[in-house]
Amino acid sequence: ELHYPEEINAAVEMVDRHVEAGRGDSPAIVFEDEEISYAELQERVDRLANALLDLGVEPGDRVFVRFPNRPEYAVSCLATQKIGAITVPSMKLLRANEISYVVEDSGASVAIVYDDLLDELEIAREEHDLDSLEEIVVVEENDIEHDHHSYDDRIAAASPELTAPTTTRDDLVMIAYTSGTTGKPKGTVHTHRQMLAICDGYARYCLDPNPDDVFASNAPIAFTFGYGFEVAFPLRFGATTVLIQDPKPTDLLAAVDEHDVSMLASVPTAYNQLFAEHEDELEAADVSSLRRAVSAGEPLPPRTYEQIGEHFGVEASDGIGSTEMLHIFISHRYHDDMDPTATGFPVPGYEAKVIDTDTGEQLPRGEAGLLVVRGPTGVTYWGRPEKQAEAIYDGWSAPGDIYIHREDGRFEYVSRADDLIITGGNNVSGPEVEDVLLEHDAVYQTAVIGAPDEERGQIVKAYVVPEDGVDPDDVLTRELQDHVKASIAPYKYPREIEYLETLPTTETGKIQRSKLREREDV
Ligand code: 3SK
Repeated sequence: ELHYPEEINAAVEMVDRHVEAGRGDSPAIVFEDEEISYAELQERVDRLANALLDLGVEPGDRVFVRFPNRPEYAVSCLATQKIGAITVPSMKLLRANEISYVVEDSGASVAIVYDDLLDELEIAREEHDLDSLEEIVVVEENDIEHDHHSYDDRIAAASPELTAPTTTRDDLVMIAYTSGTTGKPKGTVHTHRQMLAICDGYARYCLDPNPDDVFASNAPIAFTFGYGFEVAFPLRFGATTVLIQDPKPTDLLAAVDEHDVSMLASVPTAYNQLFAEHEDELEAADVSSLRRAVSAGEPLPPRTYEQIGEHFGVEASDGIGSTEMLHIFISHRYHDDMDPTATGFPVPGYEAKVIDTDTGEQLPRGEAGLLVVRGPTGVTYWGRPEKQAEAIYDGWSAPGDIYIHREDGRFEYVSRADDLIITGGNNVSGPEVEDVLLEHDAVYQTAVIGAPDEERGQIVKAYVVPEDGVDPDDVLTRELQDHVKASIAPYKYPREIEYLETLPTTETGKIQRSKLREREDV
């Protein structure tokens, strides 16, 4: 179990501690051609913290932050947290309606925004009153006119000497909104203790980081997966984070080559895009600095696991996390025998079990059921007690996934609870069928769902994006169906296959199977 003193502050532990320990000159953030040392980062954080105090921000106030992946994003989160206020990160692609919802639901009083992303916030203010929002601070980069506070002016005018209010381990540090693959986003709350616990649990035991490590990821910092890899983990361990604004998968590869990235984190879709479309760049890049290549956000298909090994020379580390749980809670530890057929073991500090949803009883090893977990983080929603009650079973959090707890102790993914297909009385895991389809040369991407069917209740239906140059027709459909029948139990084969040019995804790279299910309902 992880113990933290009553009075503690996550931002202080991630920045000031390294300066106090004489590592102020070490690089904390690399962005374009700028390198920001820990001492410089501390000064920027303290100046912005003073600027926020001058604007009237008090402990417990919510500060809405809206940026692409840039240093000011990290500085804004850390400054907010250092004075006991609560960061409310916004995904870049949120539109005015969603912004209104998040600002109103969180009651944010201040917003810190990148100028290029200001327009949707302005529309939100015109269309809805956003009564709580008193001040807007703008990072000016693109000559966009506005009548708010200038980030640079405020920082320049603020003192670099900060006297911060005391914070305790159970004070809130962040309200992260779920990306809303279904329904309205929900605010998930996280404390200083929990922010440190994801570093001292998952990162320490599954990544084994040290100050020489260099982290990079293309996940948005607004997604807690990205916040962990691009802010919390590198800074907690005195390492370096390479931030890339609007990163494409090839930018990630270039960062590995140029900055000797050792800790890479991405989602399967981005890895797949790199392997499918950028062979020449892959061949030319020096990736020998890599120690870990983490994949999360979606289950890791076996083909992607193999390609990560082939191209990067490291074994991929799969993990399951959620915004509710703040970060990854099941994965292999770095010294475990990686088994690509399973996600791994509970991260040290967590317990996990598989239950029968009707009885709440723990199921025997080998049987599929609802995964529930307990540990230093758990599901707590901001102002949504009814949603929270649905996600908690007898004190255990249910992230909403179907898993098998195997005899070897590993947890094997079956599907999202919503993605389990029941066809003619048989349970079929959509992702299992997807993995088999992906083995076929003609398939670039696929999502398998249950489509309504009078006779069987549901049928297995595959949406397939074919590889470049493949012209889908009935012959291909039969070939794919036969391929599935030959690999897994024949009742799992997709009775229907529809070809699309792209699959709908969220900003965090998750395939929106709910959008595909909606198509079936009309
Ligand atoms: O998969 C996710 O949704 C996730 C969310 C937060 C942190 C980590 C992960 C993998």
